[in-house]
Amino acid sequence: MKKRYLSAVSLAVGLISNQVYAADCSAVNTYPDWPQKNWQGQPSHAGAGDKLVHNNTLYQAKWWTSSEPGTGSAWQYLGRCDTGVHITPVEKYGRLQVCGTGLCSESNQRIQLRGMSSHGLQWHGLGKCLTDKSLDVLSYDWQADVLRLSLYVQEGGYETDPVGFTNQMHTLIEMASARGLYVLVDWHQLDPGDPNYNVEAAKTFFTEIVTKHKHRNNLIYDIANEPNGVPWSAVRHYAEQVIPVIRNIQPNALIMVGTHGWSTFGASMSDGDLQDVIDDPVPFDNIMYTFHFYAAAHTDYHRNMLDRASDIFPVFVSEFGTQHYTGGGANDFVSSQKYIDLMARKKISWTNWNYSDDPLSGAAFKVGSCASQNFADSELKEAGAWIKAKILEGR
Ligand code: IDC
Repeated sequence: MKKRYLSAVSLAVGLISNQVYAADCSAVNTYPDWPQKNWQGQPSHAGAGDKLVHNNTLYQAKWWTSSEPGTGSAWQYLGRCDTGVHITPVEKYGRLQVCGTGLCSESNQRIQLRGMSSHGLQWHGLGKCLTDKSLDVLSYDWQADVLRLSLYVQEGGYETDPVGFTNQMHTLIEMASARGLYVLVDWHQLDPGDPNYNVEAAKTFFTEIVTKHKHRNNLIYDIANEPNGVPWSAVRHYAEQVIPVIRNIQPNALIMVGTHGWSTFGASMSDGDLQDVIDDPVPFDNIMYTFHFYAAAHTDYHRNMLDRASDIFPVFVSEFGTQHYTGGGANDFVSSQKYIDLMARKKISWTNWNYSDDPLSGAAFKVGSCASQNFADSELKEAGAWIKAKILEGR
């Protein structure tokens, strides 16, 4: 078992991947042993810049304060002292690869990754629901293996500020990598549903991302979130344009392709089917196909599709919810559990929608959690508590 304590400096610049991200808490007072004493020599407060350890967490006062570390805006979160995680997912599994119809570790063991998808980075991204604190919670409390970073192309996403969103993606990749998480880079095309509409932007984006991160062993590229309104042939055509761009830079990159009918192998469209992909698969190796479901709306028919498709192809469930496909409404945990069981049995990896505090029932946290940076269990919605338990199961 290894456990490493790295200096805050090396971590802050994000140079180190695959290693436990822990704050250096040595020589720091533990709350309520305040660094500043009153005239009688009693502990009384912290001054600007003072550090305190509280609940196994390192905080720094931004200004004079006598408030409890971690509460209110006076405290800057600096990290966990002891992460409690002895070995990270990337340390455990190394570079991933497709093996037959499965996903395998570097040493060729069939594995299942479980984790969360972010919400759209333009709404709930860096500095909001994705911070050092929230990623520590995801890594060390939830013990997730993987974080999906959802970069919408439209709806105020990438197309409005390519440089800004590419930079945000770089930063988030560094933050997740520092915690030894796998990172699923999600090109979240959605409306329009034809991925070809954004093909030039996709080539630019992936060129920049893959070039900068090709030395890492923990990235997975999802080149099309949910193709819709187009037949499989259009998706396949798109994949043929984008995959070589990535592979020219990183030949062994693990790549995922969405499928027709909002990534359901056609199950959610009247004239699409799994057979379309069987007849004309993407002509590259080390490829996975994605399947998405929302368990309250997509029941036996879709579950059966996932079962059939995963017998034939490597499948990654890169998005699912325990509710309706609007991302809201009542949770159907009975249907959801059937999917969880199927995915466990077949070692199908998954990321759940979503790690944010948006008002819908599918967001893991209650509204306001991101603003207050409180990601404790008390802040979880019903779906968040349920999915956290599923990620932790058997750890
Ligand atoms: C939803 C979000 C919601 C947002 C909407 C449109 O939860 O806040 O207003 O997108 O951008 C998907 C999509 C995913 C959807 C999700 C729930 O990939 O972007 O998120 N969903 O509707 N496919 C099926 C369901």
